[in-house]
Amino acid sequence: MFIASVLGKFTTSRIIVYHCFFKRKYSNSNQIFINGKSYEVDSWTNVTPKIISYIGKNLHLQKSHPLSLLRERITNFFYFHYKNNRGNPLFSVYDNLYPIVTVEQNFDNLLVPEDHVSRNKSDCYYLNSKYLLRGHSSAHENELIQSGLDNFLIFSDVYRRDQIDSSHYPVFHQVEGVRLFLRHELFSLNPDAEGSIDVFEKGVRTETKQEVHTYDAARVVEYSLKSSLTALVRHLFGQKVRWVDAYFPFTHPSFELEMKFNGEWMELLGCGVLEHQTLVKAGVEDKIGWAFGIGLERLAMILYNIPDIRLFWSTDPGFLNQFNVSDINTNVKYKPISIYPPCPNDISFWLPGNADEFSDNDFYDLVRTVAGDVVEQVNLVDKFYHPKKKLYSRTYRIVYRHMEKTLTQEEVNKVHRLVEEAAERSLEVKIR
Ligand code: FA5
Ligand code: MG
Repeated sequence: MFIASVLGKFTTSRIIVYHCFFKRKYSNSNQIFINGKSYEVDSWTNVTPKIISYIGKNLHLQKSHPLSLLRERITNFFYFHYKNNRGNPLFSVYDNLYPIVTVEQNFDNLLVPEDHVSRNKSDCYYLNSKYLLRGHSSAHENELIQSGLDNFLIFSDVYRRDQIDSSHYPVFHQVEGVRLFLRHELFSLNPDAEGSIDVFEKGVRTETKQEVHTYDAARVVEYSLKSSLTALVRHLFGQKVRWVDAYFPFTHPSFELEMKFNGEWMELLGCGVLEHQTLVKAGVEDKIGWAFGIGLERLAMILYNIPDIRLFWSTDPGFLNQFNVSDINTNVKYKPISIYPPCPNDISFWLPGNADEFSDNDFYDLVRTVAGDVVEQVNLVDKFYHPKKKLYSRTYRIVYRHMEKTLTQEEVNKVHRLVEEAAERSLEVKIR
């Protein structure tokens, strides 16, 4: 069965099976073909045909799609609030950059250490050891800064192997914003201070600044960043937010912004003052600036009251027609067509070997590929070691719930059995 071959990617023999699938469908010899370009398959290849099928869907460009409405609203906010001295928009917008990037673009240019977990095969979709589907829109910062841009927005689809629940999906969308300042631009509101305040120094790194930046410059950039983002969120929602300290290899200091959704704080975005070294890598030595990356689905879920991230992929007119509005600023409140009951089913198995060779994300990917969007959540509910059998056990609870109809237990059983079979075949586990 092809599902098993698509997902089998751990031993050499299974890599061959995996190659065979691509051979039949996407490739000849050991190549994957995407949009007329070929990529050599190697031991890093872990992208699945299901994930490849999302390339080019560009929900953020589809007329009347909630993500597209949000793109227009965010763009308008930046066009209106930030103008150059001729009265033209300061920010330029890129919304159709190609999603296949190099390891250099996604990580190296952003100073992500060689051994950082975000580079792992268990976290990304690799075409091979050189290319992957971008894991964040920050992958394009370097090339755009290098091309001479100081103020830009990037809207893009991004791909990540991640947990499964109502606010995580392996393909989602981000908007990235970057703003760079020369010294006179940074202190332009206070021309008297311009002579006496510096941007750069040879100092020490503290919690609030980098070694190359002065305290004053770092504070002004942090203030500019936070006030831009709070103004945007206030413009869209007028709701309470909170700032949390964060870490990203390419910004310092770094922050996350959270907002209440269904009574819980939900992370909306990551941001920070760009590490000077990322600018130097892009050929810019005399500027300081900020960057942010917002999850568009998360923003849209709060804005339009969309309860589940899978709905963005719905082609049901019952969903899409609700966003077919003549004014993009209309505050649509999504009305669920109906609420259908969840069907939780557990799956328990023995692992084939050592527990640390098994990645939860491999199992999540398998469930996604086999069962698709009828899966609402997968949670690890139990794990233990059996000393007599010398085996490790895992139990996951898979919550099945259709977005548009009630699932019968019989239908769920069928899909659940497929998941069990695929897990045995391609993850080499033994169902208990
Ligand atoms: C990043 O991706 C950074 N590139 C953001 C950034 C840009 C930081 C520029 C500094 C400067 P993070 O992994 O936290 O960070 O993702 C950013 C946002 O994307 C999250 O806050 C969340 O809103 C959204 N997001 C992350 N993972 C998922 C997912 N699986 N499904 C849906 N949305 C997600
Ligand atoms: Mg985050």
